Amino acid sequence: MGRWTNPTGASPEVGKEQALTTIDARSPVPKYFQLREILLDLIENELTVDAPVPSERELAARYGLSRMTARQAVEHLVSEGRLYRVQGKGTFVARPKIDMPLRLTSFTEDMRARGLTPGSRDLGRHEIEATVALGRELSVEAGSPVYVIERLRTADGVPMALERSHIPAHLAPDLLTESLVERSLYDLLASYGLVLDRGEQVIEAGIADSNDAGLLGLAPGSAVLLLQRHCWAGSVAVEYAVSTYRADRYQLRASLDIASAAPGGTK
Ligand code: 16G
Repeated sequence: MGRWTNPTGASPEVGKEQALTTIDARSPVPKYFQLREILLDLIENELTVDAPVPSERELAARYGLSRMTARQAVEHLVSEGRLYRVQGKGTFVARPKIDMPLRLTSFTEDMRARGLTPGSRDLGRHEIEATVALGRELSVEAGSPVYVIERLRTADGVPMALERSHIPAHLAPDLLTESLVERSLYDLLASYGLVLDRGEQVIEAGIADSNDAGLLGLAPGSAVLLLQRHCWAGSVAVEYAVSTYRADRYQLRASLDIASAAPGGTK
């Protein structure tokens, strides 16, 4: 039986941390935060994606809290992307976020590694003349032809990201005539002998404009992650990509090393 239906009946398992199931009024931990922990346990262990969570009124009654405290806990989880609200319907469990890959991987490869089916919708592809700024990004002269490939990337049919790739035209002359709906851009580049072996990526927080929000299936003004990626094959700059990723579907995870002592520093 679930902890929500029988909160005190959770039998502790050996070696497993026992979940918090009641609010401790004497704890220095704020009550809304304790309720957040209870709800997180429910989200992670009991409920499936898109399942409704109890209403704030039910939560308040069940845990002996004020409606305001229950709302604060739920709002926290909504802003963390763990729950989502549907106007007039209630609050539901959100799909867990995906760790943004911090390796030089293609979207196709990354989605497949997660057991998801990658997809692409062609939003447009054309040739432009590099501006001074774009030329700098791709190490080509201003005025050089550059291909722009804009795609909506999907995972199991769900929009995940918008990617706008810029590639110097002379590196892959027939690129614009190739279909990228089923095919990976990086695979295609490899067929031109452009095997990417180095990349640099900048990630910033942003707000989706109405066009991008519409394509990504987000409300205008939703939070997104803005990425700029430079990729090289040896010493050749191959791709400059400007991408918009859904912040409700991606999170960043980094492993942290101990900072090494400064040279000549004291121990
Ligand atoms: C990644 C890249 C993108 C590249 C794409 C190729 C970012 C943050 N990442 O998503 O630059 O164009 O992979 O994917 O933009 P594909 O080989 O599956 O077409």
